[in-house]
Amino acid sequence: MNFKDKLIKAALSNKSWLCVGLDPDTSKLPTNVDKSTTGISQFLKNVIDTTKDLVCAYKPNSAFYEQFGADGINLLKEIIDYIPAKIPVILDAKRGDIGNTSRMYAVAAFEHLGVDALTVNPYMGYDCVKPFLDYKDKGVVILCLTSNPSSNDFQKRPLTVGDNEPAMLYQLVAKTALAWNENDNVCLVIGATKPEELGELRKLVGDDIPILIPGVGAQGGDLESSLKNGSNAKGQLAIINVSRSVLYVSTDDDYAARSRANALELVSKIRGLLF
Ligand code: OMP
Repeated sequence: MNFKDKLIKAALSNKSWLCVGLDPDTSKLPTNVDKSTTGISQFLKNVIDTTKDLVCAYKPNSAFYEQFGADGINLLKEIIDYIPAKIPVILDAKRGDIGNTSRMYAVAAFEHLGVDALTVNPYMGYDCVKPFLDYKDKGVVILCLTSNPSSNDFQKRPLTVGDNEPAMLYQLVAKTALAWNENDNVCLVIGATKPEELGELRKLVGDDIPILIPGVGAQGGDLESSLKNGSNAKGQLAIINVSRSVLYVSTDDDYAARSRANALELVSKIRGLLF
């Protein structure tokens, strides 16, 4: 089953478009959680256990594992393997390099770690993204308009254009990514902090492209506008990623139950609007 079908199946089964980000940060862990990779492993597994019926996907960000060196890479694999097989895993590593190198990134993510989708930086162009696109069953989640304040530095730069051509770089990225979608495996990243552009981009790319929408919660993005503007005509394919606001809600031993409560609050709103 390809990434998009697996995603839709999990979303409909759990009645949720929430993707919980699994980004371990020792400075934010509950007081009694051991700061070793063993302690962090148990922490993440407890959160997965209490949220696995509430999500359409999980998204571990590689940086939060790489910070621990070789132990962190092993932890990443352990957590990916722990996630129930029916729930898709999006690895966030924002990869992209010359084709020869991208191929190695693709092998690492899709074959060694066995994730269902990977975030990819399109800055270097098609030959750098193609090695990922060639994995027909895997999602290639292309950065389009990111959630951070400085995304304007490049992504919102006006282009010198003719009639009917994209006016800004992020619009060109969206249009180009559509042209790369021969295997029906292209997805886009559009930040929840950019609700108007999210609506505009959903119209531009149509109903078939999954959009990963990070930035709800800690970065101030709004859930309701993200769902309204990011969903397609069927009310699907807007993947709402929340990391810190689900993971780090309590420093006490009740953290897993509190993570569930926060996830449930988000999911109740998603269900109210879309299911
Ligand atoms: P929280 O702000 O804690 O919910 O985390 C957001 C997660 O999404 C982090 O792992 C970020 O690296 C990631 N992210 C963004 O925050 N903004 C983007 O534009 C793109 C991503 C991403 O690709 O997932």
